[in-house]
Amino acid sequence: LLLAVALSLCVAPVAFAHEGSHTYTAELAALNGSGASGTATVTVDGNQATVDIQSSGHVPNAPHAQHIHIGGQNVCPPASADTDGDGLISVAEGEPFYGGIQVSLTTSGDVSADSAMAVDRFPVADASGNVVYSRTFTLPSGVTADDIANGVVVQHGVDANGSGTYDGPASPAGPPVEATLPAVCGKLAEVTMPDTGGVSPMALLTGGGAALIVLGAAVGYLARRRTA
Ligand SMILES: [Cu+2]
Repeated sequence: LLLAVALSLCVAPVAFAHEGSHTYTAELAALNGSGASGTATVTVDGNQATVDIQSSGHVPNAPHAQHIHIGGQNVCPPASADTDGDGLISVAEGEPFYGGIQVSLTTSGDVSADSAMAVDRFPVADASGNVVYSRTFTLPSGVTADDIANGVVVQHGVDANGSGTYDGPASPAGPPVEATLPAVCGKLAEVTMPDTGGVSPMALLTGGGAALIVLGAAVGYLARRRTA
């Protein structure tokens, strides 16, 4: 019975253990008529980040560069971002809105801005155009957990001319412009859950209530034993 009391009192400390962890999600919506969509979840604890992305409708069998952009207005670009009027929002036209590349969501190795177009280390969409990504990594130096709270997740790669693959004019970085065009974009927003946002009053009440119930049962049991 004393063990049960001790265990029930442990409810509150368990909540404390998650105090430093923050979870953010983004609904990824299509840009540039890609027809793609998805969701991204980012959990940050100190300088450790775990990123999960599931998206669909992408150019099949093609790599999709993906980043956390931070800066600008920390939002996804509106249609009016297409300042040159070519009908497409280029990486540069989007930058005043979603900011620069701060984290490259690669499948292995470096995750800094240096890997912005490391095409051989980005996820490749399957034959149906699905991209599934999951990785835990150390945030690049200079990027803090607070920065991630302002982050915008962008996946790139659009078959703008409908040829079935990336082709056409080359971008300054080397790959075709199509490989760099933003395909989906989503602003990260914090998920508030009782077990990740510190200790809520309800958690304390629940823990304390459970302890009182167990204590009451213990007292009752001892009283009955004494009577017997
Ligand atoms: Cu990007």
